[in-house]
Amino acid sequence: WGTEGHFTICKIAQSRLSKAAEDAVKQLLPEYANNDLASVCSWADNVKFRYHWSSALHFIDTPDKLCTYQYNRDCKDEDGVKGRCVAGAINNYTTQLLGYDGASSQSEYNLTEALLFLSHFMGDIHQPLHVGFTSDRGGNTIDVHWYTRKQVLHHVWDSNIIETAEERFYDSNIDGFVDAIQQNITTKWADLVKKWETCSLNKTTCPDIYASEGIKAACDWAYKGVTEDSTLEDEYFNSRLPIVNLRLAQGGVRLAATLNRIFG
Ligand code: DCM
Ligand code: DCM
Ligand code: DCM
Ligand code: ZN
Ligand code: ZN
Repeated sequence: WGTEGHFTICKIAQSRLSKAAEDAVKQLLPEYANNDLASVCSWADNVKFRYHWSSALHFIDTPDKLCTYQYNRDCKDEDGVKGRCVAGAINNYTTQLLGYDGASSQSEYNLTEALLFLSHFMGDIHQPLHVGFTSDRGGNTIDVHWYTRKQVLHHVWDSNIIETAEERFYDSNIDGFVDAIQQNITTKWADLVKKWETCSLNKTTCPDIYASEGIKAACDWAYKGVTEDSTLEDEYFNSRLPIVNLRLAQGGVRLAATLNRIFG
């Protein structure tokens, strides 16, 4: 996601934290975040160049056209190093944060960075094209038009759908967009939310589930009907916006549920 998608997911998540998780997040956030997780939710994108090793941790490449994901087959980087993908990163930073032992604890890890990475990667794994096909790099090599503008399909899903919704329906105001998703979470999605929060027994987080949903959504909605030089406009926007809203909601709910389990 772009900054707005990550902001939305972290806003939703922070509003759903238990007291213990809220306190731990406050302790771990850097001073300049002013206790606002959303304000640093894109930090991992800003350090991709400083922390070159981290750039492979934002996505998963799956086999072309298969529309399935398997950890052992797919979670590796371009050199084939196992575990180096967004699902592996979520497991890794969750494990690091499980070692948090209160405000004055000493971990061998930088748990501030672990929190910022986990919050960001929980977002990215819910962007359908961050669990996309290998040969097109998650839609990065598919040229399209977003209305009249030249764009790549990946960026349409990272940013354009969200930005167009914000401009059209919320007066270009991100808070209005976030509030609308929050409303849906407590009304039309209320029964589903319990399932989103649940992880298999004894697990703190379930990235394999989130990634499997992601590649399915990529095939059913992101790639569907799109070819090189397609023009994507109202029909695509109107039919795909509900999927974007759903994935942002799931990302926020699951980030909160994971942090609540970590610090609970
Ligand atoms: N892992 C996973 N899904 C799998 C297999 C493993 O999420 N199907 C995670 C669990 C551990 C990490 O990968 O956090 C390392 O697993 P292993 O010890 O199996 O390599
Ligand atoms: N940090 C951040 N955003 C920045 C700079 C730093 O979130 N623009 C966080 C990440 C580190 C801590 O503050 O946990 C120290 O960062 P640095 O890597 O700059 O020393
Ligand atoms: N990306 C992806 N799958 C890939 C490569 C990149 O999902 N195989 C993501 C990471 C960034 C965006 O696409 O969000 C652009 O990547 P880059 O800056 O590497 O072109
Ligand atoms: Zn992206
Ligand atoms: Zn990212």
